[in-house]
Amino acid sequence: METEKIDLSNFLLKNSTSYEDPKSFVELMMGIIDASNLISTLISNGEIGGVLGNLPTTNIQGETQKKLDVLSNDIFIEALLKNNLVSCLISEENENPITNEYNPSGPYTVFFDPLDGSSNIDVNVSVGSIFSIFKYKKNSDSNDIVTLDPGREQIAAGYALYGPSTMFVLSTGKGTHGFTFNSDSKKFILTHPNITVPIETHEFSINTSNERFWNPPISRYIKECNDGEIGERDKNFNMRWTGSMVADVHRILMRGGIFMYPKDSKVPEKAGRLRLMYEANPMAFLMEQARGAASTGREKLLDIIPECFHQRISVIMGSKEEVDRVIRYYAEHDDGKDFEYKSPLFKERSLFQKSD
Ligand code: AHM
Ligand code: MG
Repeated sequence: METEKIDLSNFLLKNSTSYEDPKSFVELMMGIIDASNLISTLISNGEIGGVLGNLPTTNIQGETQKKLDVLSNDIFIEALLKNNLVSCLISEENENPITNEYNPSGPYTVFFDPLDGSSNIDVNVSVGSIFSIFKYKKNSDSNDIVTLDPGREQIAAGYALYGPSTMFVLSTGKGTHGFTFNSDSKKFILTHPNITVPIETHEFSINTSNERFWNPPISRYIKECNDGEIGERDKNFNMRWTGSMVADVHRILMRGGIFMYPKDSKVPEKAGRLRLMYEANPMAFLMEQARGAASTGREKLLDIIPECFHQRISVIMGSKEEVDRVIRYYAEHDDGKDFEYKSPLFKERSLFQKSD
């Protein structure tokens, strides 16, 4: 296969005319790739490497930190600060932005989740690292060190997936491309050029243990999926949930479907489970670049104007037809057009109530 010969660094150089400052961008990306490689090695050594288990600390999100959360964070920070290209780093694990004292005017801002899905790490299930790159813009209107732009202004985004094979999936705004780590050459090889999410599918991904907290549009959508070929949808659906966003979104990029972590009533003051700047935005960028769609249910994720570094958000993304259907259900609900659900099995009728 022709694409087997292209490794990630060559791919970046080959496409360099599309970056504003090719030299610095490729150097920045090489830092992220090196960090991902190092984390991949730590993860693959598992228990033998002595890196599994919890620390006594919690992060800004109030979540118990794993040893690998902290190690991965340190690896990313070191890799991103060493070449003085990043003015501002925002990590899931740090409350405040990390600034570069040696070069406060480096051209880039990077948001990252160093180890997404880390609750899976001790049971040897796939996890990943997610990153989102913007041009650095100082915030002259406030004391904040950086201006927060909507996700549409990302210049690149991607993730490393530490699964049965390690993969790196990237978009610089010209399609979404997947690379697989070759342990012989120690290089990421282009194996999945121009990933396209199938438009129409029959697989959904949501944590169904939250069902009692869902809002009516989500309940309606999932109910219809579960009714299968005897219900509204006239076809059977399958459900897959890994609990690592990287793995769940990767599956959808590969074979289609819909991934949802909507705002629900579990913790009413939270606007969702996932974070806008280093989870939703980069995945939405990859999804749109792969001809999928990404929404909160009411707005495109990439158009959301961020309010703070660790903002949470409702996430619905994947195959366009499915995402559009959920958006329609939100619109109908907001218009007060609550619908009557007719169970195809028991002929029950219940009215979904209007709520947030
Ligand atoms: P993390 O960044 O702390 O690992 O949290 C994000 C992860 C996502 O990968 C996943 O979709 C979600 O949390 C699962 O959460 P839950 O198990 O609470 O449903
Ligand atoms: Mg995460």
